Amino acid sequence: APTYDVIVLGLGGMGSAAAHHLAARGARVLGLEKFGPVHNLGSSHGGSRITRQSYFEDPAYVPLLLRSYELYAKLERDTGREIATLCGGVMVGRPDSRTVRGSLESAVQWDLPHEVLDAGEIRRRFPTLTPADDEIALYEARAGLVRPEYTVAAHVQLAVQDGAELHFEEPVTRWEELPGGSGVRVHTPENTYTAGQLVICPGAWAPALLTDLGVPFTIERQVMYWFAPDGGTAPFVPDRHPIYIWEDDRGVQIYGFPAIDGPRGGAKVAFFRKGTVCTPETIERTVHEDEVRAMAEQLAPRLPALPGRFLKAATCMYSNTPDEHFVITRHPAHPETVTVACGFSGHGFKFVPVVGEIVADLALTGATAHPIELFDPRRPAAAAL
Ligand code: PYC
Repeated sequence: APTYDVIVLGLGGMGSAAAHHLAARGARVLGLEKFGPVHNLGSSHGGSRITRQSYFEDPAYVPLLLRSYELYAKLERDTGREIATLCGGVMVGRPDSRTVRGSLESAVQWDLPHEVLDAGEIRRRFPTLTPADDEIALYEARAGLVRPEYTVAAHVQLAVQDGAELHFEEPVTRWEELPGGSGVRVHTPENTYTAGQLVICPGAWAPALLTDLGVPFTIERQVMYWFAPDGGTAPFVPDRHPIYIWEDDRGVQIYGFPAIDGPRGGAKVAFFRKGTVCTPETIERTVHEDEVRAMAEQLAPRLPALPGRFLKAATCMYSNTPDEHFVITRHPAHPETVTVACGFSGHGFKFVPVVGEIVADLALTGATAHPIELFDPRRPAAAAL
């Protein structure tokens, strides 16, 4: 009989959550990760990620967000650590922008608490923000941020407490189904393991690991910037400052956070998309002056204090599907043995705990009660580039 019930390939945000939920249900779990626990070479680092419920991408995400909020709160209780900071959030743009219109649609459809603020009201409540007169915002008091490194560390800790064996610095070199579809065999440079089920959470390694899924992933290099605001960080602390997503007339979105790292840490901001195509092996980790300048120019009319002084930048990767919706599924080519969660397209981290729960459902029972129809890799829009 296979040694493990489930092998989890990849222990970043999604894989560590899957390992936790599987182990908490009593499964014998082996997790295999190419790098160390909580590293900065994938897509689960950078100190902060936005969380929000009035979801402009599609109202179908909202029930998953409601569950994810519950699970983040449970994770905080179980580890005694603050992982989410619900400082409020504004989605800013013209009324017909995707950011504003889509957020409002989700809020109305799901009856989520929200307010619509005109430009004057935005400036009054949040004096660091200087919208144009015809821009508005959807304000959501329960939006905020989650801390990716703490999230991964918490899931790793709880998984190990429940008996999961997590092997770091042990990359998977290949895997195959056992004869008769009774399980999988997974190879690493150190060993060969067998399990009844395989869960693949590959992050930016999806193109290499999931060639037979039929989804043309694009890995995108993204830059996160930290600036020290003119006049100090006091107006930017989470008690006073919301997270924001701000769409301009060309559809370009920036997003940013309060200053969460004390008076010297600055405030983080980034372009939501606009990255260059890369691979995990070839990504340019150096951030260039012209990139910092482009960010400062986008900020200057909107948060005039923020481009004050550039502090630092870091790179990270998005794993985009063609329609920017996730892929969470039993693997169509290995439906009895393999579960896949990938293609989070730059907006996945807030879902990490609920994805862990869904993946555990799929791996252990073959089905989930969560609504995941949108994430089927066979949807037409997932195949089209
Ligand atoms: O999911 O809210 C989000 C987000 C903003 C920027 C990147 N992702």
